[in-house]
Amino acid sequence: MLTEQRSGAAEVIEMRASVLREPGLPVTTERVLLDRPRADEVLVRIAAAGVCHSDLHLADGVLGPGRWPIVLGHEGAGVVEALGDGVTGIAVGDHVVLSFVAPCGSCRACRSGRLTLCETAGRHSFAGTLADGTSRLRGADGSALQHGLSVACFAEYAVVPAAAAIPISREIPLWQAALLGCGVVTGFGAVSNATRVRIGDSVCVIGCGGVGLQVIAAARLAGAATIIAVDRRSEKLAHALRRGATHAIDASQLDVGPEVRRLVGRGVDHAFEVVGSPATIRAAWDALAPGGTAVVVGVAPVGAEVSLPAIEFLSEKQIIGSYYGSSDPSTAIGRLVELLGSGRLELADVVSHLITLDEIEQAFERLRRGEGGRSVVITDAGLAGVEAGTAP
Ligand code: CXF
Ligand code: ZN
Repeated sequence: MLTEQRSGAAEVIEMRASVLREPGLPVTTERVLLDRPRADEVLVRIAAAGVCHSDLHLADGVLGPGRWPIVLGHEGAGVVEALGDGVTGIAVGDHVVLSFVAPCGSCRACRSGRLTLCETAGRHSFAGTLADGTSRLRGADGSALQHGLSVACFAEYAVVPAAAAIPISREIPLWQAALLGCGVVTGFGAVSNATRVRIGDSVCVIGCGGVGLQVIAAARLAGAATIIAVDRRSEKLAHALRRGATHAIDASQLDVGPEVRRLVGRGVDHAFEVVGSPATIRAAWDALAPGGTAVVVGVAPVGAEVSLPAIEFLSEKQIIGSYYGSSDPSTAIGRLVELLGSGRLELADVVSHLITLDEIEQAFERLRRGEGGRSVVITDAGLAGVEAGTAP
């Protein structure tokens, strides 16, 4: 529900949003005030938002201090409701996917083509502000709230940088499009940009959750001959096999390195770590063939450290990080929209729960237990395109 308070030129939107007041406390739905978009910003009516493991990391306080109080949510889609001054190339009524990196285009990282590493976007995302360093969000008592990763889409509305709202075809259901904004672009980019999976390559994917399943889909589309899925939960392995994995390793029973070598001799060409723990990062390294590349996609808590047998650098093994797909987010999301529209990318099956804003804490509990697939918050079922028979 939207109520606008107008007093002279000032306009404030009053809406419901999911707020983390402090790590350790459950997130709660609050009435929150949202200022209208300023220059180069847009107001988006949120239709759907995926619950990502990084939201849980923020809620658990493991991504560093000072990141609260905050409106969480960074994997969203919706419809443009209003434009700030100077916004071009996007119109009221456009359906959009939200990107949590809106590259500034002028910092050193942007100028060298490393757009996901944009220094300006990174600073604001960490601080929970928009591109001018301020917040449009306030609690009912008037005190400022942070914008989760500069997006804050666990809410009925969001104000985001115009460059973070990527227009998409109206044909794509928004409850699926939302997933493009984090899990899908992250997983597909790791496969095609961070490393480069080629036809006939062998791949190991450690962690078959929201992002891991996208890594598997991308590796399959890239023509990998062998895709080994690794997880501790049998239902996740079964899902991975349905999405294109050729082999499965139950890491609760078996040691990943030796088991991968039992399946593919020398080890794999590419190992993707999609959990975010020292043990699984080490397992990705151990799965590699000489000359192979381990890509760390998972987000580890601040302070976690990894140790590797350094002698193995002699065999030209590499280990690299990947953030948000390691390319231009808006171009990448545009291409993924095409793939989704053509039916070559399936997303309905990775969503296990459609929930309300009031059910995010239960979704966090499922993530903590490693249960289920993506939970997607639906704030407007009609807009989100949720129809009987197509959604879980
Ligand atoms: C995260 C990675 C850690 C910082 C916030 C964004 N990526 C996706 O969820
Ligand atoms: Zn995420």
